Amino acid sequence: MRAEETTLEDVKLIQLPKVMNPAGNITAINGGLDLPFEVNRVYYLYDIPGGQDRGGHAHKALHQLLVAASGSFSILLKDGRASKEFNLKRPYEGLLLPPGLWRELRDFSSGSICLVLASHPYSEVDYIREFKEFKEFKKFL
Ligand code: T46
Repeated sequence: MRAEETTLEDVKLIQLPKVMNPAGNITAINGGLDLPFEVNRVYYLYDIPGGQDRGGHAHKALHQLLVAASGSFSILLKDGRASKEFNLKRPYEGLLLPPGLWRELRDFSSGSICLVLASHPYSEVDYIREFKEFKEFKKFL
């Protein structure tokens, strides 16, 4: 589906496999099995000061899986028509985001880590950083 056409209905909160162990659990994310895209970049947000927000943009082509690898945070998503907030707080839950959605990340708990698996290498050209421009991008919705 084209990024211009994606909606909040295309967002999925998925359960990731969890290998339980008294010595500590493991969650593995297998490309080709757990994800609908090929992973070409992994990055993580950390050392986020209290009260700090992240995001405030949309992507034109990037597919992502967001995981609260530690702690918790909220993600407000907008598709140009509606908005929906998710709270990520379990390292075995992932939020699958197609391109074409505005996101605002906030309420990071102390020491939280936002792990992101992404379909493409970093490219500033892929960003829409103005909400007005985003609304224009989604205008046919
Ligand atoms: C999203 C949230 C969860 C790089 O050099 N390489 C990278 O891979 C990334 C992601 C960023 N950067 C540089 C580019 C910017 O100068 O780091 C700076 C901040 O990047 P950005 O505005 O993307 O940061 P966030 O934390 O607001 O957003 C990022 C993702 O871009 C975004 O899609 O969902 O993390």
